[in-house]
Amino acid sequence: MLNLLIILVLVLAVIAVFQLTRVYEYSRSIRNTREEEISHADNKLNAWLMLVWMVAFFIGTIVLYVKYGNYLPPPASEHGVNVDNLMAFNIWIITIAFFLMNGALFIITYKFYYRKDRKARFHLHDNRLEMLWTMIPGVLMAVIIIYGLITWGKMTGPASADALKIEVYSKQFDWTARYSGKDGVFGAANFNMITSDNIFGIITPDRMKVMLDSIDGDISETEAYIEREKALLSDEKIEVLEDQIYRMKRHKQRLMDLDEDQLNGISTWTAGADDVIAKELHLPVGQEVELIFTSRDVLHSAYLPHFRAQMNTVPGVPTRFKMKPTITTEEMRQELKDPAFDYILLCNKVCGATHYNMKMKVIVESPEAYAKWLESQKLFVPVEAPAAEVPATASPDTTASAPASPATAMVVNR
Ligand SMILES: [Cu+2]
Repeated sequence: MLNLLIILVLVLAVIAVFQLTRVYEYSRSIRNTREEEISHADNKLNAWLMLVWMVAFFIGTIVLYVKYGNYLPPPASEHGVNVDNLMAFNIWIITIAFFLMNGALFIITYKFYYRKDRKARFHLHDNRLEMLWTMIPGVLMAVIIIYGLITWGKMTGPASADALKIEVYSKQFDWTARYSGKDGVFGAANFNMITSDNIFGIITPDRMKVMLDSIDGDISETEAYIEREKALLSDEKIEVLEDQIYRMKRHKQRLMDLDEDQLNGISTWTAGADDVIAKELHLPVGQEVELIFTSRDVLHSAYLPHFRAQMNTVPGVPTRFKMKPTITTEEMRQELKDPAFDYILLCNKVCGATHYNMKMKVIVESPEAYAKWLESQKLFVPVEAPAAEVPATASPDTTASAPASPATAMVVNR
């Protein structure tokens, strides 16, 4: 009903405007003036309205600045302060340019409205003017770019030797963190070793043995099946099974090709034993951390808004940045008066169906609390139960990267 009324009012308004225009046209023809002839009073009124509009426009802008200008919580990292300063610097330039340009636009429109007794002057060219409006934006651009590069370098420059290195692994649709453990060295990893309980594909001698044994078992099982059922199977079916065997052998060869020597010697195979895999990103406050980003499948983007940091994660190409968290989660909760507040790592690249939910909790805590947390975490190879006795690796992950998946997928399907 209300909608109908609104439509009715709109239709009547259009008709009213149309009728008013016609009245105006008739009155023109009675007064014997042409439609395009605008009186001095009209011009003057419009010139003044320009000024009125300028003032309203400027007041509106200032109100929006005051109301919404300060929408970010304080930066929680050392370089975050620089990022905010860079942003503020840019906003100042934009704001000053905005008021100057729009002020000039409206004031000139007001000042030079059409008057019969005034003639326009025509400037063909002025070198000084050209110089002025080329140099000023040019110099400003250069300052912004150089300032921006210096700020960017604070995040992407080389990390100091004692920085805590954490690997942040992305896949559709979650994040996983890896800490290098007491030895400070990440265990060697390869996508061929990825299983459901080894997201990073960390290589350890025990894991390697379990993986190779499992593939061997699958190969001989398939061979025995062909031998046993030969009479019943069609030629096509046998061909498919033989192809599966070929793929499993190729997968096994790829794993065996991961010679320890190729991966910086034996240490990288044993270094993974004390690695810690976590579903939360714990960071000690005041300590420089270097985050190394990897991706299993597609491009993702690690976005840490409170730390003013973002980096793409790229399959096959590790990316990185460094930062020093300066405010603990607890301090930020007090600052924001929000006891439920948590830092967050978000995916900021539309990467698939549940991209919107691809996030990880980030916890900044005192170095003591961090050490305690790390201590409480399970190691990749638990010390009390040697990995060789844990047959968990026998359930390969079907989402493994391309070359490995045909073989591993078959192991699951049979
Ligand atoms: Cu993503």
